[in-house]
Amino acid sequence: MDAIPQDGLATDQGFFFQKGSYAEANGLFTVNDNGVDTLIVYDGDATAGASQTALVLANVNAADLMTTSWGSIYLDPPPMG
Ligand SMILES: [Ca+2]
Repeated sequence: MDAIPQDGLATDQGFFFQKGSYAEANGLFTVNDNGVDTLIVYDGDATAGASQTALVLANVNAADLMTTSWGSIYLDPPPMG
């Protein structure tokens, strides 16, 4: 995983997590260190180009997301249930 870049753009084959607040009513994600949601920004282009792609994990703390060197992302601790 990359550090949050100054320009807010994922690098080629890179990704990063951004903490914030997602408003379902209007679909807006607002960067906010106190937010309870996480935006994962990643390169959606498998070639040498970079296509900015993202998804929101609602009610998931970015600090609870673990990554592996081969690109897997998982919750630690795992969700209850
Ligand atoms: Ca790429």
